[in-house]
Amino acid sequence: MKQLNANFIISAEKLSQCPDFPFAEFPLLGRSNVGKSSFINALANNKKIAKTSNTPGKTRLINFFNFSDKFMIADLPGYGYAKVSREAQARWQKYLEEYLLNRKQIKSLIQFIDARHDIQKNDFQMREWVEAYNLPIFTVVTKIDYISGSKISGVISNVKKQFGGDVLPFSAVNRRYCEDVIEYLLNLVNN
Ligand SMILES: Nc1nc2c(ncn2[C@@H]2O[C@H](COP(=O)(O)OP(=O)(O)O)[C@@H](O)[C@H]2O)c(=O)[nH]1
Ligand SMILES: [Mg+2]
Repeated sequence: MKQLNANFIISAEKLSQCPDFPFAEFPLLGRSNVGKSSFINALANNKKIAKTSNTPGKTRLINFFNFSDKFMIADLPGYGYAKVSREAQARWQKYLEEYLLNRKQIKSLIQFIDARHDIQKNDFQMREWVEAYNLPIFTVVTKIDYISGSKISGVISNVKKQFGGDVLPFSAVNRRYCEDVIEYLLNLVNN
């Protein structure tokens, strides 16, 4: 199994604070609690590298992780968590758009969907925004460990039907999906 070494680099609030690394970058998009930080920990095989929780924090920062100088993963705050002031939310929205639209290193966005639930309205809204700007994106359907084996391919094709593009199954508690995801990412990096 291919194992990459991952290091936390820095937290940035906006584009001008993003680290000056040349590596291909993959920002993670998804609702709070969908499993973005767990995805990073699973790929890194290190449960402590990215903070996971059931109670999302209020800080709106982009957290950068370097995977063996091959690519960077940028953990973004989840959408759908509105316990901050309207003003703070508007400011973060502006910073996030500035980052997603201007960061040269971005290779592809990764949107996260919870295998147990229907795709939500804010997931579709995020997707429409991404497609309006023609940004490259693929989907990870995570928490797939909750789905019985015979139903997994149906869940994946259902997401594919609604979103299009590539759709990969994932589970942070089952290492067998990590290898495929790492291979998929390295393939994007090298093309
Ligand atoms: N069973 C299972 N639980 C998961 C998985 N990924 C994340 N979780 C749990 O879901 C919760 C939220 O995960 P987290 O990574 O913090 O989500 P984030 O807000 O998107 O970063 C935590 O309690 C995780 O342990 C998964 O693949 N399978
Ligand atoms: Mg998180």
